[in-house]
Amino acid sequence: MTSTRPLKIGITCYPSVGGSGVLASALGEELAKRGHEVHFISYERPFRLPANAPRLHFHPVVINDYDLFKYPDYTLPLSVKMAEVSQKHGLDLLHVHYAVPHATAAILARSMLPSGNRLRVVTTLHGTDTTLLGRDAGYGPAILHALNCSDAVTAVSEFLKGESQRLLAFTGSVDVIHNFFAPRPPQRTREEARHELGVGPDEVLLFHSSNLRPLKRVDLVLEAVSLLKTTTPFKLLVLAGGSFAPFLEQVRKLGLESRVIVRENVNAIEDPLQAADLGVFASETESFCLSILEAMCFGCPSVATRVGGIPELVEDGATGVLVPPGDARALAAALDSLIGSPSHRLTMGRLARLRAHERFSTETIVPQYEALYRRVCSIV
Ligand code: GMT
Repeated sequence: MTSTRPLKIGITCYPSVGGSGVLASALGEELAKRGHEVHFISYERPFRLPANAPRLHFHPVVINDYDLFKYPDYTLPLSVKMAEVSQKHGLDLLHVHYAVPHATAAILARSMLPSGNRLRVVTTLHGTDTTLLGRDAGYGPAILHALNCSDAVTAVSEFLKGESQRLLAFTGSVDVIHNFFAPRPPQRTREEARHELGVGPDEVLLFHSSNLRPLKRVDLVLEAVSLLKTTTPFKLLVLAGGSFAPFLEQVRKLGLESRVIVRENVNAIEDPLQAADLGVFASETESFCLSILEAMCFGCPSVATRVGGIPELVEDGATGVLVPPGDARALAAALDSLIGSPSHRLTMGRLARLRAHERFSTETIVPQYEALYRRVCSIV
């Protein structure tokens, strides 16, 4: 029998600042808007998830602190909650974002259900779950097992698909579904947002947004900014998904105190994004780089390292500029060139926004997940 009934979907992700959690929250929100019933299961409510939206539910995983454990365990209480929610609400599938430990917990949850259950598991690989943990002998075999037991595996870029097959020796099929971004309406005008940041009308606002982990090479971003030769006034806005304190000494040494504006753990990123002119990203590796896409949606092109899945997002020379990794001078030269050519920058920004809309919008990407769900659940 065929039907197009709405699905009942459990989603698990990391709820704190980070691309995989942002993506999972946006996906859940969109699925609920499309009539599906969505149940988030995590240790905290994902930070961008709206409260009181129809068909959108949150189930917290409670973790008790036992003296006998040197390291607290999350996987088991998560799997118990997944099984409980799946059974109580009759879920069709669990969609887990970031394999560790979510995919393992989902497989365990499914095996706890009474025999004959039809719960499906979809695992989306986001990045370091493959590129970092996949190489770790203490994690790799467990990740591979969870992927082999999943009903479908997706990766957020062709690059990540290839790395998952290579590093994990995963021979099953991987669907590539790129990330998307659905900006909310900004609360302020561009002028108001720039005023709030202390950026003058004639200044170019460079922009970096990340969780500041070492592989983001924020040190290189700062070094590149210190090497700029432009005479155009500029500032660098850092939207930090973590404490910026470890970088303050470098900012002081490079004499950038008056140039660098930092905002930590910003929830509504649309306002600062409106204010930005040019992104700068120096990551060593990146399966996709959602931050670049977020900037593209606001007509802000980026200079970024040519690594991982970034070339699938940014067409070098058309919707941004790509430079070799680890090279602050190359970053600085590309920034100087675009700072000095506002018309080129604006054209690039327009094309970037268009590409974001055509290739990485809600309308393009969410139906790909819906089709995948229906395929694994055998519902057309
Ligand atoms: O894998 C990580 O390092 C964390 C993860 C996250 O939760 O932010 O980032 C990854 O997933 C994002 C969303 O799909 C991608 O935009 C990031 O490129 C990716 N990070 C890396 O590959 C380093």
